[in-house]
Amino acid sequence: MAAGEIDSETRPETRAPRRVVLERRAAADLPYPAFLRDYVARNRPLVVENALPACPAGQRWTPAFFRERFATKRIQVSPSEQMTFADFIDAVLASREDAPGPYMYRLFIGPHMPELLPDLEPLNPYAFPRRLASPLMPRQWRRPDGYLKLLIGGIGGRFPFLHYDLENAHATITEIYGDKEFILYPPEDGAYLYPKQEMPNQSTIPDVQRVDMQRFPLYAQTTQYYTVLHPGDMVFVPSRWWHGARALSPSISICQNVLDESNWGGYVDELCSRKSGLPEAKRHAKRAYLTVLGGVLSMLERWPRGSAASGAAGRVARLAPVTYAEAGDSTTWAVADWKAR
Ligand SMILES: O=C(O)CCC(=O)C(=O)O
Repeated sequence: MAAGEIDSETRPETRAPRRVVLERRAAADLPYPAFLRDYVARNRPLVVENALPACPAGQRWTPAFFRERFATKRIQVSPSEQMTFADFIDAVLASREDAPGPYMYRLFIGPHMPELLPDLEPLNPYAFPRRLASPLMPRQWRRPDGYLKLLIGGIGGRFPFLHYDLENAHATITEIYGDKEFILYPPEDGAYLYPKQEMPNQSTIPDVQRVDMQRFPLYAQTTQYYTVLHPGDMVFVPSRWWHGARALSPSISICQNVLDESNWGGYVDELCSRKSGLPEAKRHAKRAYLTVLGGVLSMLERWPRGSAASGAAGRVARLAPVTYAEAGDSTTWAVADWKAR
């Protein structure tokens, strides 16, 4: 079925959401500037096929690789559960649709497994974190890897809650091994997804595969964008788009956040909101600072290509992918591990 078509088979009666097949484009037909212009700037999702360049991760990241190389390493699989990699991979391989195993969804590679970083070079250019990597970003907000995370799960394992990312971030999820079902809902469907009071970026609907329509009747009014990610595919999840994932086979992927002019305003709003807990004067000062910084970055990003100063502007704003090694010591990149992103 073509992108954008409604899959009527999945809507036998009106109490099911409308389902739309997510658009796909081959990387070879989607130059990076066109991706920025037609998708990032327009907050429009898509799958970029073959986004992952030929890199060691694509060749050797398999469940067996992680089981052998990191067997005794203890990892935090969920907020309440630690396991060795060997036990975790065994549970992933034993996972079944009717008895899903664990799904690891918050392992930040830079601070916890920096030895994996060279496997991801050359970088996927579409996942480049842009302003998060800019040397002009103050240190506490700078994150040259875009909060790079490793996600691993087995058949039926899924990201534990439907959510959108905090700090108004765009996200990219690149499939490296296996297949994963991915669903998205546009920001305006938030009202039909029953957000948690204390965490409004997370839905209270426990499982969108089996929605209790008595309890969540408004869910029928959503539009679900659906795709299956295969190795090399990258889904672009624009800011405030709700999303969730479920492994169809043992699956290994990475997730990265992107910040640029398109989502800067919401980023500043969130960082400077009352909920930040900062005193009023500090919030205003922070907003003023970030607003000026956003203006400077926009100017550098728009600098006409080919002009004498464009190379320098690009270097200062760091508009092009950098290697992780170039970006500095990854173990020091600040991160609150269990902060929902
Ligand atoms: O692929 C997935 O499991 C979803 C990842 C995700 O949404 C996230 O880490 O925020």
